[in-house]
Amino acid sequence: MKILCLNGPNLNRLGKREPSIYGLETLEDVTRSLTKYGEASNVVVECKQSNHEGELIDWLHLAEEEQVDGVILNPGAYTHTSYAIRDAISSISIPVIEVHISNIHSRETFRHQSVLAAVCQGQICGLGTFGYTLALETFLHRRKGES
Ligand code: CA2
Repeated sequence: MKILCLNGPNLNRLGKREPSIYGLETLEDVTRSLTKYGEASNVVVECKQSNHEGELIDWLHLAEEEQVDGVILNPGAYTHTSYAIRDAISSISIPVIEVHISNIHSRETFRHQSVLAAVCQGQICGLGTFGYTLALETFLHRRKGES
């Protein structure tokens, strides 16, 4: 099983600023723990981060070609604005789980709406970086259901 974890703009700043919102873990910490969690379950987890919309879109397309089984996506602020990422998710047949570290519904009004949620399998938000593990756990749970 292959899972891709994509992080969008500014998430490379995780653990460096705004710890009251995003916690103290860095993106490298998140990557390390997801990779380790995957290894223990015989799952390859590849983690990538980009500050560029087009690059995130290219990686979603590539995931389809590479027969990735699931995508964990924290689109950053593109969550609230990017119809292009929405179309990219719709254009692939891989299940995508949207993850947010913070509770977007308890923050500024512009964060309350996700233009991506409707084309994702589900959304996890407000549970800190543990949300990434929960998304991975969801894919593992589904795999078990298949066998
Ligand atoms: O809660 C989340 O995971 C978000 O996707 C994070 C985005 C934000 O625009 C979304 O509304 C919710 C922002 C990521 C910025 O990350 C930072 C990390 C540390 C310091 C500053 C920004």
